[in-house]
Amino acid sequence: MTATEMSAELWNSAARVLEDNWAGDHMVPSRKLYPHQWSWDAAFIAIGLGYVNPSRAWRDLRSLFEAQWPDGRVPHIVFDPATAEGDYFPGPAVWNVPAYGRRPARGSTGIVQPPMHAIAAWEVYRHASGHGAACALQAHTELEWLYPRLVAQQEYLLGRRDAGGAGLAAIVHPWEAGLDNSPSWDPPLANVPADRSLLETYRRRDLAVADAAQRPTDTDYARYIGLVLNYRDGNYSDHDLAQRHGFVVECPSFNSILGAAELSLAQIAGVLGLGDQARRHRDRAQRITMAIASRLWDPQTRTFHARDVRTGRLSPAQCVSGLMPLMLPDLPPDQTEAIMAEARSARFGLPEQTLLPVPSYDRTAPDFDTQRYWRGPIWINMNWLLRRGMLVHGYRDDAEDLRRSMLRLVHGNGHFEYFDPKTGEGLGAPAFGWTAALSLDLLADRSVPAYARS
Ligand code: 2M8
Repeated sequence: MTATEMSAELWNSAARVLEDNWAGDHMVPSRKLYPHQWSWDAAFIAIGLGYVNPSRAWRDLRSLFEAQWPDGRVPHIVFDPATAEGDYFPGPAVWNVPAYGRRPARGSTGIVQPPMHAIAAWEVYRHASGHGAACALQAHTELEWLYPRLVAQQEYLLGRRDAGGAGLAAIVHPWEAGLDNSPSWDPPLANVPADRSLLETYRRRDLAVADAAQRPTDTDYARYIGLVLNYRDGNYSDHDLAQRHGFVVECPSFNSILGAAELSLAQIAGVLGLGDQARRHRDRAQRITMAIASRLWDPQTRTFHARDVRTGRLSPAQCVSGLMPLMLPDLPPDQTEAIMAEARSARFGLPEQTLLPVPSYDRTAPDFDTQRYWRGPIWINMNWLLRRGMLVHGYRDDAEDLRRSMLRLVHGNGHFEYFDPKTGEGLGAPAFGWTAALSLDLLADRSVPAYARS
């Protein structure tokens, strides 16, 4: 098969996944496992929809931001009222979110996910002119609608969630990072009681549709539920988090996205004619970068780690999240070079050595797990962000190798949720939204992000 035929085949299959996962006014990550709208999935998916159906990209982002809370938080799941409670756990009744704004009660969860949406909105806008004048006009109108909401989202995270007081956002649940059972969370989670009787009251649904060997253990799940109940029972308040809540952590991936979002907001403010705001966003991005560089960096391992705000300790695990600060153009050069060295090391092995994209966890760690999600398998969204960082810092050859290895992987194995880091076999949910969407972007877009270092 020629490269052109491969590209056409992959393009068509990816577009089909997005078509099939459209649920009327929003996208689902996968029909099989995730029947509602997820926050950061919507952002990654919008980037792909921007090529095949920009109106749906904007509609999906609107559906998500219509569920934004008055305090600015964007919920990690917006529940589809047409989906039964039993079809996803923990569903609306467990979260029991009160009515807010003009939203009915139980419409969403009360936690967040990484703020990828400004980055996505800017990407969709950037590609809109390729679809003609009407599309470009629509993109401008949508940016006007989204901008104040995106700003409120950042302000919530940088305000109420700055539990460590150093200008970074803290997450209150591993699900907020999106890297759900990453080994980064093991030390902070060890202090959270694992009440397994909760799993008798609340039954897991994921094990009915996915292989248990690829999902979190019952012990971890009991902790996840305990954290949800504690945050819920405190009315989702962020007051005195470090005292009242068992899991309060600064994640390098979450905060890198937070910083990169400020740079996309600067671009958006620029096209909306808000020059002063653009400057403010760039300043904020710089402050977030400096906070990551000083607080989450371990000079011993020469990589970035999650910090437990309650104990002040860095999590020892070397995870793919530690590579994410590469997205930030003002990262000090020594740390930029260290990330590239880490990405090329035996721990992560860029395509040159393995022909595969980077795994989610250190390949050399004794507990590296090729099957269990976020504890080893390859994820396309993390690799897409890493490639973006490489382009930001001018590592064009590495970025190109990574792009090709991602496309080879997905073309050869399908649009799976994640992939075995040794064999490339597809794992988790099939027909998964962000894998398909980002494949479209990788096929179409070889350009450098607008704020890349020259
Ligand atoms: C996974 O997380 C959900 C909980 O939010 C789950 O396991 O049920 C994660 O991979 C997360 O990053 C993703 O957004 C979500 C939907 O794709 O699935």
